[in-house]
Amino acid sequence: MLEQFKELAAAYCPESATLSRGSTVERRLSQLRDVFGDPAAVDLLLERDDPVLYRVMAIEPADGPGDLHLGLGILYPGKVGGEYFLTKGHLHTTREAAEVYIGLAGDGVMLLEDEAGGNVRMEPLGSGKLVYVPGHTAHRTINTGSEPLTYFGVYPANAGHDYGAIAERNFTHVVIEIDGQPTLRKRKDVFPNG
Ligand code: PAN
Ligand code: ZN
Repeated sequence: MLEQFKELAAAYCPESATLSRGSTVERRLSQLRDVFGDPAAVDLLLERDDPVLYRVMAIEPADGPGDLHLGLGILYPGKVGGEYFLTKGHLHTTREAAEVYIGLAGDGVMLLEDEAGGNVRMEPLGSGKLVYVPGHTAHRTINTGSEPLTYFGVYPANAGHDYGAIAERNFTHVVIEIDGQPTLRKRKDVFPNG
């Protein structure tokens, strides 16, 4: 972990919010078509372009017990079908694994929803903001601003990502702009067919 952290610290460029080495995962709009409440609006946009919505850069840990994983996320600004650009969202495969998000730049929120869907909340994530994601909590990042939203995510290296549960039922709530403010609403009230 110490070696990994040293590598990460050396590779991190705060000006561009990138790592000069390590792995990168890139997600495009077409890969999130069914995550948005209005897939028809996504299809319309896709006729012109398939933009990258976000990237996650990481230097992989040794994966031993007690190690931490550090990922650097960059989520671009934009909207489709009334929703802000967002990440797929997931639960950790090891359900009890928690995570800390450290906001570096931009403006956004995190949508947190416990596994049963009963406790839903939206927490600000942006420059200088910290968000604690407890275990058993699905989490999604949303860019509500006009600049890229960048953040570190720190979590146990053995947490794993379970996208399946979210792909099946999605989050029960969405964040949309009302009177210029990011606002939490029940999905079925905003997208009765979504
Ligand atoms: C983050 C996420 C990152 C991308 O590093 O992986 O924000 O979101 P998705 O993984 O949902 O596409 C994290 O929470 N890791 O556990
Ligand atoms: Zn996570």
